[in-house]
Amino acid sequence: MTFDLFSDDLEDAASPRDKEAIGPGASVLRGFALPCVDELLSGLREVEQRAAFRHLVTPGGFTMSVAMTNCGRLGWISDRRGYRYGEHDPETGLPWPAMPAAFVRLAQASAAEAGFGGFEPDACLVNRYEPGTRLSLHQDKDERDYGAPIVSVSLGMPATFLFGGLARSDKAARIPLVHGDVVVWGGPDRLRYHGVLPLEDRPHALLGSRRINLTFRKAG
Ligand code: MD6
Ligand code: FE
Repeated sequence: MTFDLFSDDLEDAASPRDKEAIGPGASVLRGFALPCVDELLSGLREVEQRAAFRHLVTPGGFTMSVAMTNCGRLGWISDRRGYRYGEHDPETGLPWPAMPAAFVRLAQASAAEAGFGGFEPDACLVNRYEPGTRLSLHQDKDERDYGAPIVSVSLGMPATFLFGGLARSDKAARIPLVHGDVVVWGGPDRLRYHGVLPLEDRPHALLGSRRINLTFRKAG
């Protein structure tokens, strides 16, 4: 029999079981959001009341199947003029709602757990997926500098996340994501192509036939 003095410490400190490396600067933190789901959902309700979900139009004139809203100083929008970040909700003319404290705490803790200490997100894009909704392969590249990671929190229905390479044609890994999982990508992986396969209808106990994704960025 082997005796490992440090086995408990290893499990407590890094939880290696629950952190899956999907690249040199990218990890899936399984269930990392579960302890704060109630706070996240009440924060979401507040955000939704001030800035309703809407379907944006791409510069090419297509309506996106994912419904979106934002919180934080900067919000991401798309319209016929292009993709950009702005301080105001174009629907209301008001500043985007503040990021709920639970959102900020989770984003910072997730980034730190994945090796990116000092993350200061100023933008949280909130995406709502329904059965059949997909997100085609894209890079997140409208942010001013790529030094900060992207932190992406999954709630509600499961989804298959596509994590490709730095070129659109690179083969993408298929990563199943469930309620409470957090994906962090930064450093050498910051500009990797990624997307979401069309959602199947597998209703979730708390959110029904919806998937909510919170994507935190340092945009400005
Ligand atoms: C996800 N979402 O839903 C990953 N990026 O798991 C994204 O990568 C994303 O939902 C840009 C805009 C909206 C998104
Ligand atoms: Fe993205």
